[in-house]
Amino acid sequence: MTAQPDRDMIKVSLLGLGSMGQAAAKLLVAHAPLTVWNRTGSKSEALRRKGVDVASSADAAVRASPITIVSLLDNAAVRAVLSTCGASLAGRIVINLTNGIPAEARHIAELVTDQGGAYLHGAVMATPPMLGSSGAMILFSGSEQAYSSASKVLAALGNCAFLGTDPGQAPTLELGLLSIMYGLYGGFFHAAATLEAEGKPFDDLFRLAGPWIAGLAAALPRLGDQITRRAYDEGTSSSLRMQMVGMDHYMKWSEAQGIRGSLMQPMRDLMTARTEAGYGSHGIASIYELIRPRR
Ligand code: FVH
Repeated sequence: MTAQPDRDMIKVSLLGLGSMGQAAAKLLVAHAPLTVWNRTGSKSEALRRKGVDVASSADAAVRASPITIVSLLDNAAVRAVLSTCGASLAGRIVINLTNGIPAEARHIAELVTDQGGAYLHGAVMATPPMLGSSGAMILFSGSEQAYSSASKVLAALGNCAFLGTDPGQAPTLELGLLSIMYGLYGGFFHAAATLEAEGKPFDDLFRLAGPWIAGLAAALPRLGDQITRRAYDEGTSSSLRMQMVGMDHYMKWSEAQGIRGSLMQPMRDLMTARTEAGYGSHGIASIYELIRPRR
């Protein structure tokens, strides 16, 4: 008989069986005795048939294990669900993998710690099918002790990293990384429309996009440094004015092809405005001045 010490030691509960919760449950069940709860009970049935414990309420699920992982649609749902658990949270670790803004994570951390529990926020930078692979990056912040106690279980979900004790740190990075993702997707869709307009297949685009993106990623620390020091004209060999002229030609051509410019137009507007304000000799990072937070 094979010894399974971890299965005896760490019980885990999971609240939420949407796409992400289902993917997490499949992985967790191999690493820990698992209890699940979902608002719509029918989503628990397949897991029940596989021998997973199904709790009748979120509170019962929290009481079943020292560690509870939460994956719900949004943090309003998390707050509502955890509020029903009250004193059951005492002495337990709550790990919230739900997407949201930093203030919400801090607020839920308070809700949990006020009841005597420990809170860890997780930002899942992966789709459900990626979960459990080395490409699934999961960023955590909040209770360091909770992270260290749960690290074996969390490792089943992906490549984990602890960022610090502010519960808002992981969601801050999540928002930032997601904005890079949507910017990238937007650029890719405009690129696809460009190729279609010329009747070209996408193969070359797919082949060249990877190395191109890697090269651009390598330039980000330099742009970040310019932003940090507000020094947009240092070491710039590609002036904003030059790039604005190129962008202008591209967008006029795109429009003439019937391509909707909505994804690229905001960049064009910022490049034009900044150039017209007299900063054409700066690099592209200069447009940051037009969007940075002003309080
Ligand atoms: N799926 C993805 O690609 C991304 C990957 C990165 C992380 N995100 C975030 O993960 C959270 C869950 O996402 P999901 O894909 O599992 O979402 P759904 O499939 O829509 O499932 C939502 C679950 O939330 C439950 N729920 C919603 N509202 C409530 C509520 N008021 N009270 C209790 N539970 C609620 C819902 O329950 P039900 O509809 O089945 O009853 C599902 O279990 C999310 O933050 C992503 O941004 C996913």
